Amino acid sequence: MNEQTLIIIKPDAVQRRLMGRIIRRFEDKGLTIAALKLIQITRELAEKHYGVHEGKPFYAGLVDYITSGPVVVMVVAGPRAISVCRKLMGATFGFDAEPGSIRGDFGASKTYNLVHGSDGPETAAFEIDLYFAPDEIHDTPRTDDSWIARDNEP
Ligand code: 3AN
Repeated sequence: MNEQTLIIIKPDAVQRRLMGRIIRRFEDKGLTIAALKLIQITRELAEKHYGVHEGKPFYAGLVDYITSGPVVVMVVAGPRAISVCRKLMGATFGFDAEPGSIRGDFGASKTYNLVHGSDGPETAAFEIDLYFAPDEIHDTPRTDDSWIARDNEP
C-alpha cells in the first residue's frame, strides 16, 4: 500500500533550524523523500492550499503564518505514508501532541505547529499537484525497500 503525501516544514521550524531533525524523523521511519524544495509560499498558493478553511476564525492567521518565511515542501512516500506521517507529526497543537512526535517534542503553540501533512489520499493528490510537477518527484525504489516492508502486506 505505497502512498505519497505532501509534507511542509513550516516557517517556524525553518527559522528554528529544525529542518534536518524533522527530515530525519521521516527517513528514520523508513519513508522515502521523493521530492524536496525550499520555497516561499505566495498568498495565492496559500489560499488555494487552505481553501477548505476559508471563513474559519483562524484562516487569516494561517495564511499569514505559512507565507511568513521560507518553508520546505516534500513528497514523502512509503507504505501507508499518509497516516504514518501524521502519527510522526503528532496532534495538531504542540501542547496536545504526544512526546516522541515532532510537534510533541519541538512545539507548544496553537499558532506555530512546525509541520503540515496531508490528511487523506485525495488531499495528498491535490496538495502534491499544487507544489510539484510530476518530473520533480523521484519515487524510485531504494535499495532497502524490501526490508522496510514486504511487498503486498495485508
Ligand atoms: P492538521 O494540520 O492536524 O491536519 P487541520 O487540518 O485541522 O490540522 O488544520 C489545518 C491547519 O490549520 C493546522 N495545521 C493549524 O496550523 C491550523 N489550525 C487549525 N485549527 C486551528 C485553530 N483553532 N487555531 C489556530 N490554527 C489552527
